[in-house]
Amino acid sequence: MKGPVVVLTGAGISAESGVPTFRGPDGLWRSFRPEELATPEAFARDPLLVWEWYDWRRQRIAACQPNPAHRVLAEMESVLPDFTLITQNVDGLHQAAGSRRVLELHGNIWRVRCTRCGQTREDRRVPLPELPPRCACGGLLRPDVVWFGEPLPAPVLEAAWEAAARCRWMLVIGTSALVQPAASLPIVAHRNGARLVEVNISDTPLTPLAEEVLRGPAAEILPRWWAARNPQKQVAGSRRQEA
Ligand code: BV8
Ligand code: ZN
Repeated sequence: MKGPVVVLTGAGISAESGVPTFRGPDGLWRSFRPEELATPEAFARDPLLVWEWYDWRRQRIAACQPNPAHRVLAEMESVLPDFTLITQNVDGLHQAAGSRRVLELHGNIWRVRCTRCGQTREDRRVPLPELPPRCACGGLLRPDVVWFGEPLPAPVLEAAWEAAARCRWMLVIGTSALVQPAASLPIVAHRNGARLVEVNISDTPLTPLAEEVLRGPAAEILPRWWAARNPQKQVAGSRRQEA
């Protein structure tokens, strides 16, 4: 694989780890859709309900392990000289699989942020001892994720645009490509001549742009695809593979 490689992942890469996707059959919680709960308005109206959803998701995710697809991306990061991983996911499974640099476009469910003093910290307590959780300053804590209608973290989004604009390859794995601005990153890459590889169990609006459409579950497809491109296993300490 010559030239810079970028990977964009969505909820589908974590499906085989047992994390419910957003728009799949299990995308509902107590008959609410994510778009109804993952908003500042819902949190302002009913912080307890929104936190019950997030605490339920944190408990589900805490029981999940990275799957082979996450692990392949961690290996790609260590053998490819110019590799960028961008994720829409907030589950932290890429980092758990060993990926060291992860551009989290939509934040991270294991971080909380105070709505009063702005302080953020990791909080892996499962379940949370009190809902809604409070900061030492007395302010209401919120999940440090990007809700619908909220801007993405500018430095992260900037780095993602730059990586998409200069890459030769972009793998798009397990995303319905419906949420903006993340869904525009593959369009930018394609417009700049990058080769798009889509891994998904079904078609998406990006499928027509993909040179390679790998139909099937990421945890099976990605390890096979990477092994076919990377036949010699890395001998410990060998020169980094010419990408
Ligand atoms: C913003 C964090 C501006 C929270 C999330 C009308 C038209 C276009 C856009 C808009 C519009 N109205 C509003 C907008 C903008 C809006 C948007 O895009 N809405 C959509 C719904 C139309 N976007 C925003 O609001 C963004 N902010 O635009 O701000 C702004 C600028 C300046 C100042 C103020 C404002 C913020 C978007 C971020 C929202 N937060 N998550 C949380 O997680 O709780 S988004 C949420 O959806 C997740 O992050 C998720 O990752 C993301 C995308 O979903 P997917 O990852 O694709 O998951 P999904 O379930 O949809 O699909 C799973 C896929 O996997 C499927 O394709 C399936 O086939 C596949 N799959 C399943 N199993 C497998 C598999 N593939 C492989 N293997 C398998 N085993
Ligand atoms: Zn505070």
